[in-house]
Amino acid sequence: MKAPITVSVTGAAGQIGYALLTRIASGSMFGLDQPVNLRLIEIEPAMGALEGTVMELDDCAFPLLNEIVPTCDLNEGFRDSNWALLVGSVPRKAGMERNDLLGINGKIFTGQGQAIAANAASGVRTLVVGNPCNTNCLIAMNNAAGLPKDQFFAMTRLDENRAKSQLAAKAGVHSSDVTNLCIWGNHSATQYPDFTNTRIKGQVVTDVILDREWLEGEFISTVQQRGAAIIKARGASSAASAANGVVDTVRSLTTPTPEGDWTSVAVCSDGSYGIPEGLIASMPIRSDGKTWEVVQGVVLDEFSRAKVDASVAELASEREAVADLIPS
Ligand code: NAX
Repeated sequence: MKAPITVSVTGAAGQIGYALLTRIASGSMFGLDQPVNLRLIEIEPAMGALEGTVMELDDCAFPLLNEIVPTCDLNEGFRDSNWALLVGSVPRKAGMERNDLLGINGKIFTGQGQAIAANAASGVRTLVVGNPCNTNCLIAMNNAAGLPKDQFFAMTRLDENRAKSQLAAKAGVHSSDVTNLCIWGNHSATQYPDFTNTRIKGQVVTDVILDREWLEGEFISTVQQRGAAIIKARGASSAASAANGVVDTVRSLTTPTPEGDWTSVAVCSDGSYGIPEGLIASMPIRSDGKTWEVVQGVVLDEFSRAKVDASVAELASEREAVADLIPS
C-alpha cells in the first residue's frame, strides 16, 4: 500500500465540500490504490455542520480513507498537506460591490497562503475554487513566502466541461469527442471559451458547427452564465459539477495530458500570449503528470484576441483592487 497523501479542504462543510469529500475519499481524485488523509478546515460557526459531514464520511467506511482531522485552526489544517483545496469563501450578498467581495475574501487568502507556506509538505500544490478564485489565488500565492508560484492554480475546469457539453449537444456528439477546449482569462462572466481552436473528433469546431453566429453569441454567453442558470433552476449554486471540476483539475495535473490535447486551468502567467506576468489567468496547459507547461503557438484570431484581452483586463483591475494584500 502507498503512503497516504494529505489533502486539506477549506469550506469543507459547504455544499461543494459535501460533494467533493466523498470523491476524494473514494479514490476518484488520486486513484484506487492511493490512501488519503483529509484535513477539513472550517470557520468556527460551521464546525457543528462539519461534524455531520465527518460522521457521514465515517459511515461510508471508505477503504482508502486513512484519517480525518476537522479543524478551524489553519496551522493544523494545512499541516503536512500535499494538496490544499481552497473552496471556502464568503458569498456575495445583496448590495455588496465586487470590490467589497474582493477585499473580504482577499483577507481570508492572505492568512491561508501564509499558513500553507508555514505548515504544508514541500511540493504542496494549491488549487483555489472559492470566488473570485483567480484573484484569491493571486493573494494566496503572493502571501505564501518561499513556495514556487507554479504550484498555485485556480479552477476553470468546470467552465471547460460546461463548454464541451454545450458544443457536444449542438454537434450531436459525446462530450468526450470534444478536445482542445481552452477557457481563457478570468473565472467570471468575461471568461472566453475558445471555440476557434477546439476540435470535435479531431476536426476544427467551425468545420463541424457552421453556425458562427451561435458560436460567437449564444454558446459563449451560455457558458459564461451557466452558474446563474443553475442557481435559477436549482435554487442553489452548482455543487456536484463544481466538485467534479476539482477532481478533474487535480487529475489533469497529476496524470499525463493525452497526446495533442490540452486542458484549462488558471496559472501564474509567465507573459505567454501577452498576458501580464504574475496574473493568475486561465490558459491552455499540458501536464506530464508531475510538472506542467503552457501550450505555446495556439493561434488567437482577432475575435479571440479581443475576448482574451477583455478578460485579462478584468484580472488586472482585480489585482489593482487588492494591491494592499500583496506584499511587494
Ligand atoms: P457554501 O456557502 O455552501 O460553502 C462555503 C463554506 O466555506 C461554508 O461552509 C463556510 O463556512 C466556509 N468558509 C467561509 N469562510 C471560510 C474560511 N475563512 N475558512 C474556511 N472555510 C470558510 O459555498 P459552495 O457552494 O460550497 O461554494 C464555495 C465557493 O466555490 C464559493 O466561493 C463559490 O462561489 C465557488 N465556486 C467556484 C467555482 C469555480 O468554478 N471556480 C464554481 C462553483 C462555485 O460557485
